[in-house]
Amino acid sequence: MPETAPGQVRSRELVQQLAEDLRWLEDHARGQSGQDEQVARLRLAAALARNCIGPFLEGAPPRPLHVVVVGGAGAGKSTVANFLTGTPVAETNPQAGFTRHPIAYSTSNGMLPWAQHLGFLGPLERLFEARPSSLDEDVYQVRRIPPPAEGRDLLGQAVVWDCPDMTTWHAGGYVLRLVEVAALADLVVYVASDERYNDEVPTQFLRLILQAGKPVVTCLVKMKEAQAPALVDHFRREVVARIPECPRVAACLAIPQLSPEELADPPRRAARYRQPLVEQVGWWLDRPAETRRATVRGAIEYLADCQESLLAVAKGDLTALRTWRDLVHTGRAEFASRYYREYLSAEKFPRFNEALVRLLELLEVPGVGQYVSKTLWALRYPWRLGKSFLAKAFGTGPEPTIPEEPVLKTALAGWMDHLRKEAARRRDTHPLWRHVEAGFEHGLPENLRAEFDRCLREFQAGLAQEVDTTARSIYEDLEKSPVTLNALRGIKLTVEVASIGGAIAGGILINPWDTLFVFVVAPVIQEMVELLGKQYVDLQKERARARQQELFERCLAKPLAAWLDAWPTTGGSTYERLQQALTRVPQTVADLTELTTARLEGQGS
Ligand SMILES: Nc1nc2c(ncn2[C@@H]2O[C@H](COP(=O)(O)OP(=O)(O)OP(=O)(O)O)[C@@H](O)[C@H]2O)c(=O)[nH]1
Ligand SMILES: [Mg+2]
Repeated sequence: MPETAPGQVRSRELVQQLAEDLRWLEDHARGQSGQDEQVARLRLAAALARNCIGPFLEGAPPRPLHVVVVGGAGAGKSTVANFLTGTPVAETNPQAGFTRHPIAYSTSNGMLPWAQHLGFLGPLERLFEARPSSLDEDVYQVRRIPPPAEGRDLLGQAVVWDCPDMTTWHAGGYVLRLVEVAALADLVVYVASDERYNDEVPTQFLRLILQAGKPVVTCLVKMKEAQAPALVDHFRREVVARIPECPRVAACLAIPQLSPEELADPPRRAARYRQPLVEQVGWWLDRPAETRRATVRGAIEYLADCQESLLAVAKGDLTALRTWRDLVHTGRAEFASRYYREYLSAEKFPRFNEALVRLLELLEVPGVGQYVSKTLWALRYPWRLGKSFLAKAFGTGPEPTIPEEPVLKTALAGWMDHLRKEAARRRDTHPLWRHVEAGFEHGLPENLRAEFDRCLREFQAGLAQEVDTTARSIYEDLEKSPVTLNALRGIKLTVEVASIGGAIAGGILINPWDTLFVFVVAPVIQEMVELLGKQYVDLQKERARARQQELFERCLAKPLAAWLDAWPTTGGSTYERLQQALTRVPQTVADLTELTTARLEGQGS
């Protein structure tokens, strides 16, 4: 079923993106010590996307299938490749590690469509001239060879790849060329020699390709013929069976030590050993569509299941980033508490005192009542005089307010200082801290201050409005409600008039000296009213203080912490790219899984 063009474009984009992100993670892992195996795993994942899933989604036919020969150095891979092709064209050599780049053996004529896919074999370039297999470069070659003189010709259905070894994970070496081709494989032939069949790294590699969903035929070589059954049995029990994914090992075969003549002509002189191998491999080649679908399914499942271990390369970075964020937030808490301690807790809110005056003024009766008010005002004169004298004498006037901006700037400098010191202290534990230190040398403080200024303007604008609105609401509420206002005025006036009238009546009826009480009663009532008004205004002040702290958090502390939080992962830094890869890989894998599953199901039905 031909794929629609938009579908192809989409799958190509996804494959490219995944390969790019994994490639970036691979380079990132290469920069860290002890990550060679992880580098190879990341390369395998990218190569599975490029060489296996990509071509499948673009409709590549299942023929030819790719049979890839892998194993430790000098195990006998090139020899087994010659058994498979039936022609001794692969250079064998007693010097272990002779084959240094992948070589494909094919009998097909004309174009090689399977090599035309975008990103095929990633960084390996195709060599067009014949070169020895010992050429140690990131290349591959395709050798066209004649069919075998006798026996089954596998090359009619498959391409056979002879590969470099994987004796170490050393990522700077040629192992990545092998990994690249292993990802392409529809079937892997794993070669191990009688002496080194339980070497650690090749066994780890065997497990990795089984995890990646490849079917594997194992081939033990070079033992004495009589020992072959016992050795194969031991290998099966002690090596293969210990690998959790061992059910994917299709067969364990033996090719004992042969004479140079037999090695020179496997189809005719070593047919009894070539035959079982060819049959095993042929079984997969005879059902190409199923074989290809199985490897594609294995590849996509591997990508989906192993994401955590693939992204583990970023574990150290994520821990460092988390520590940075914790430090930023500790600094934020101190920034906020300093603001409260050194400024907000001592703030007097003078604007509220003006509101109190206004409130008290409102309670004075206007119109005809003004005469009464003025009389009362005059009666309170001696009291006011005494009060202002006492205020001057004991210094109870309004305290000056501390300027806010310097406090904030000092608190911000403290925050930065804390971060700078912590980064210096951790310098040798992770490159992130050197990145932060370098930031403090160039740009970070200036940019943070610019961000602070921006936030401060917003904060101050919000604050002016907030304080003003709250202060105004103290008297505006009363102004807007004439009924309540008049009621309060009436109560105050009635109490005043009644008390003063009482005092005067007392003076007339009882004792003339009682009249003097009016000079006491009038201010006492006024004091009581002022006290009540002040209590109300103080309550509003505390509310305003809480709202100011909240505004400070919203406009200053929070955005500055967010800015610092994100700083290492912005500005085109390594950590920005890392973050991008870490968020994008799971999504891309999910999208690719969806496309691949749909296509597999479409083909399977
Ligand atoms: N006599 C004898 N020599 C063998 C046999 N199998 C492999 N050899 C020799 O073992 C050596 C290594 O074999 P290769 O096939 O080159 O091994 P390889 O795994 O390709 O090695 P590298 O490419 O170097 O990693 C060569 O000299 C082979 O001729 C065998 O059955 N009999
Ligand atoms: Mg070789």
